[in-house]
Amino acid sequence: MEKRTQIGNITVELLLGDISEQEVDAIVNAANRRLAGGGGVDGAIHRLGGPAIMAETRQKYPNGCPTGFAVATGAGNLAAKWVFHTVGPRYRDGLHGEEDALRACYQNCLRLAVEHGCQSIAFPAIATGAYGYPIDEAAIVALQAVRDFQSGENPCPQLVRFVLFSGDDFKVYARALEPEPRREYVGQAKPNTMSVCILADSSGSMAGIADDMSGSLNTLMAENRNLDAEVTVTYSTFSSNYQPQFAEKPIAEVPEFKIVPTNSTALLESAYTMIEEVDARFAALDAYPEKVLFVIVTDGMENASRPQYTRARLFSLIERQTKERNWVFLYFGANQDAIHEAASFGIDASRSMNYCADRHGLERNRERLSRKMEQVMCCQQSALGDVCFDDEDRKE
Ligand code: AR6
Repeated sequence: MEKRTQIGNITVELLLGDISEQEVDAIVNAANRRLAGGGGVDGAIHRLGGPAIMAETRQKYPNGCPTGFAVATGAGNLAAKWVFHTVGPRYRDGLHGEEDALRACYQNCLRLAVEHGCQSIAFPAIATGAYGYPIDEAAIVALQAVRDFQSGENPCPQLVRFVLFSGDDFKVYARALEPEPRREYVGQAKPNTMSVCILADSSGSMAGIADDMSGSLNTLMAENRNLDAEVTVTYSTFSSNYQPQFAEKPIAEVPEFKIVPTNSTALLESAYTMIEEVDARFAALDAYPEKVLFVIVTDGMENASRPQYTRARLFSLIERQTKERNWVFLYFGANQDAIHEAASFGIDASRSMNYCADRHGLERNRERLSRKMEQVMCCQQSALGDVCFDDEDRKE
């Protein structure tokens, strides 16, 4: 079983096989923090490679290697020239930094490949065996790491091979390699129209500010009723799950916004679902809104999405909508580093805002949103990419 595709300048191959037998410049070992050897990939590499690899590892890295990092040794009797030993995260529930650590494994190995002048590198599905990382999520992280690496203008190995140990794992990677399917739109953009999509947190942490939040959204609608354009509004909330409230209502007819705080924060899943829903709706219209302003407001950290809704997946989707559809995403986050959080799923720092979760903070958000609605509506389609929070918006 084999599959090959091109990601930028890199040829990406999927292969059913044994990592230790690969004839490439570098193979990656799924090691542990002590670099002490073990089963699975680690066992296969040391068995076939002979004792020289462990001897060099002990001598050069007596303190082992932290999770997410990678170190290089020679490859003993293997066909490869180098072994990069990286330490994947032990998977607990996906909420303990596992994704960041796994991404770092791939990034650090790709960096080592560049440093060692490797033209080709083979990866196993790091962390998906003894460490229990779900393979479908791991596949997305692995492939996204390659995409990110090559788009960062790094010099790159020409060939990145993923060596999978079972037909099922191969199929999962093959599916993940397909791009997020791009929907074809059947209609045309209707001039002078804008869709405002609002996804608001209604998790338990909103309890103290829910009324102020819904009040500020109601005021926002009232004060923008007379924009010189056809404006429609779609509103969804989220807590432990995604809750659509209303869709594509003309701004003069929107029902009252309500927020009933409860439970946890399934941000990634809800954002993904709402974007897909809106995109699918527009794809089927004869005349779809020319401009889309997509606003996410939250005051808590992601803690409840189902595992298939990874940051990497949301990142790809938001990137696609931003680049290909010109949607403007804005992110408002309280009680967190909103800039860092939004960047992790594809919303640029210039479009994310920390706010204070109190009445004044929400009032400021309303003013900011009002300005952005007007700006999006007034600017040329080709200038939508420049819409961002300016100095005036950044004032407390
Ligand atoms: N070639 C390719 N893939 C393989 C091979 C092989 N020879 N053997 C297993 N896999 P694992 P981890 C697949 O457990 O989860 C070790 O004891 C396997 O099916 O090797 O990062 C280390 O010393 C799975 O999909 O690595 C650590 O203590 C994937 O490779 C710990 O396991 C990774 O499985 C690391 O656990």
